[in-house]
Amino acid sequence: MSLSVNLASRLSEVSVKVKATLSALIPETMGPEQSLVNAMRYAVLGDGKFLRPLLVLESGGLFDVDGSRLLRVAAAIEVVHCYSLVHDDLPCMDDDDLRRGQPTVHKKFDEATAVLAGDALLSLAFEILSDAQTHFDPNVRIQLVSLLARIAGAKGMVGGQMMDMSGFQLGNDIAAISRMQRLKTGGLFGFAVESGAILGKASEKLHHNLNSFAHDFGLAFQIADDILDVVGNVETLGKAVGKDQSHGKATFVSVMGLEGAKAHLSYLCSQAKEHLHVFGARADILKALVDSVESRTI
Ligand code: GRG
Repeated sequence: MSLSVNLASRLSEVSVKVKATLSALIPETMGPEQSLVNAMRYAVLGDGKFLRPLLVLESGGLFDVDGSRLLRVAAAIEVVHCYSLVHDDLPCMDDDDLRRGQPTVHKKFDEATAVLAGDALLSLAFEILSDAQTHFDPNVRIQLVSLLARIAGAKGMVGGQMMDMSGFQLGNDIAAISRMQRLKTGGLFGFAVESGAILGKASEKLHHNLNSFAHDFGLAFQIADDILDVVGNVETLGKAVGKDQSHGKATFVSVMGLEGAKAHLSYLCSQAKEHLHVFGARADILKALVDSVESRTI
């Protein structure tokens, strides 16, 4: 099954706009830091899917938030996502040569440059969010900065990565695997959706709906990724497959079996869409995104 026409065109529109924003935020330079900047641009301007930026723009769109503000937040989250990919691909972590169908940053440049480019991207995210162009109200800016700091740090993405890397014994405990994945990958999806609600000063009830949506969507995305690691191929995914099994990692598929994981994915996707019901047709792109995760066409 292919992506719905509306979702595909929205994603391509988002990718053009976010790439232009990122390119302006990381301008080319001839100075001594040229190769660092080239590596940062290489990391963020490749053929990613721009799912997290899409979530920011769609979530903010539910509250009629100004598009230029949303684009800055979308750029901030994308640079954090790309930093995590650059560091995750390093030899000391997942040791991958291919990302988005292209050589990983440490292969294209070198390891030191890849480490530094990742570091600089993370700092850039906070620079973007704390700038008054992102929002005139400093309270809104501090909420965004503090939320991103929390989900990116030791109690979020880095903590989840540590659990994953250290062979932390997850066993067959689905709750433990879900928690690790929520920390490692779910947090950024949560931030993406929540940031639209923060910028839009959403009511507590709508915040709650969006948080619940992000929770189910994030887990569904991870389960779909686990399934693709088993049934996908390197040509269509642009990255290595079969790594989870060869590393003996506990995943939703290894614990629930392929059919069990598909059934759980389907359950989470229907719950995710249920949380969006309150927004009616305004959330149609978000619902289409959930469908494409369920059919693993994204
Ligand atoms: C190294 C601090 C640090 C953290 C790493 C998020 C993470 C933690 C590593 C990413 C590695 C990975 C494969 C995570 C699973 C989630 C996933 C499939 C991420 C890729 O996201 P996509 O598909 O990527 O949105 P694109 O390339 O489309 O942007």
